[in-house]
Amino acid sequence: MSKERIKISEDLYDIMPSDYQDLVKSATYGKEDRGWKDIGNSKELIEQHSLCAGCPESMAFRYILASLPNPEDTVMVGSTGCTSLVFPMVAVHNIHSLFGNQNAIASGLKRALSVRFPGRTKDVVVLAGDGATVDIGLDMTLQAWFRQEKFTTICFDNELYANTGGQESGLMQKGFVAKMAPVGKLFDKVRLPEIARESGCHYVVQCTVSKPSLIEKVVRNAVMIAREIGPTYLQLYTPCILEIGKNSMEGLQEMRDSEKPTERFAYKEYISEPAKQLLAEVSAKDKEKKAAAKQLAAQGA
Ligand SMILES: Cc1ncc(C[n+]2csc(CCOP(=O)(O)OP(=O)(O)O)c2C)c(N)n1
Ligand code: SF4
Ligand SMILES: [Mg+2]
Repeated sequence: MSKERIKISEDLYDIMPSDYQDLVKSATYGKEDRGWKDIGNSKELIEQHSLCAGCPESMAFRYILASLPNPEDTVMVGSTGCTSLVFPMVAVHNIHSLFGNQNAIASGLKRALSVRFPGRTKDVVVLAGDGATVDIGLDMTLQAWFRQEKFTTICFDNELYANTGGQESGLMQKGFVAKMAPVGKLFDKVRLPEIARESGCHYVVQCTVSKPSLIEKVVRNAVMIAREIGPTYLQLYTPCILEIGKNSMEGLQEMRDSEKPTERFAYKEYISEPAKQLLAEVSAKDKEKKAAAKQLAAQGA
């Protein structure tokens, strides 16, 4: 594992903005225990990204990118929306797909990568908004799960179409009035975590991105399970502060308020039996590794 696979072409190096050069120089590829604690000493997303100031999607991106277990060999698939604006500003290979098609594109990509690179682990991670995942792309989302495609789907749930000014989405909460949905949502939020479980996902989590350690855990679990067993799904609340009338410092509190046990983003998790077994094996191996490292350190002392 090295930075060899993610580097700036020599011919273009001098014209790349310095913060983009930093993105590649300060990345943590190849670091075995990489995770959210690297944030601050490394770089996952350039400072001048295109999201609104304080948008929780930027926090979510940082935590996810810092937690990918195998970033040099990961390809992310995006879809149109606020999320897609960020992809040119990260140092992980990624492709854009036509709005809603992301899970179809990811299915082909994952299969092609396993043919092109047999014997090498290649992870595929879809990252798209709720409009792309649940409304316009629902067919592609579900069919990928039915076919047991081995990749992770992450939905940034901001409960509306943010990038086009605030239209209603299937994940919008009942009664909410958005700038371009003046009547108010007539139905409850579509229960996509439950649908994901019933459609064959082996690991499903719904949570907010208020806690980086939690995001690290669920991203790792989702990627490892998708690699070995089958589809996984994470639904992360990344409130659109612009639409709900919060200022740039208030996104974190909004997430904390919405994750209380009685609220709509209370932590939800489903793990299939084969996935439970895999996680138990991974955890046993981690313990063995830690014990061996401790013993080695004690011998050296
Ligand atoms: C095929 C197609 N249909 C519609 C659009 C218009 N469009 C662009 S972004 C967007 C909404 C995105 O909403 P969501 O997926 O929730 O992402 P968000 O912007 O909220 O992060 C729509 C409808 C498009 N670009 N392409
Ligand atoms: S419009 Fe909303 S979701 Fe999009 S970047 Fe701004 S705050 Fe974030
Ligand atoms: Mg959205």
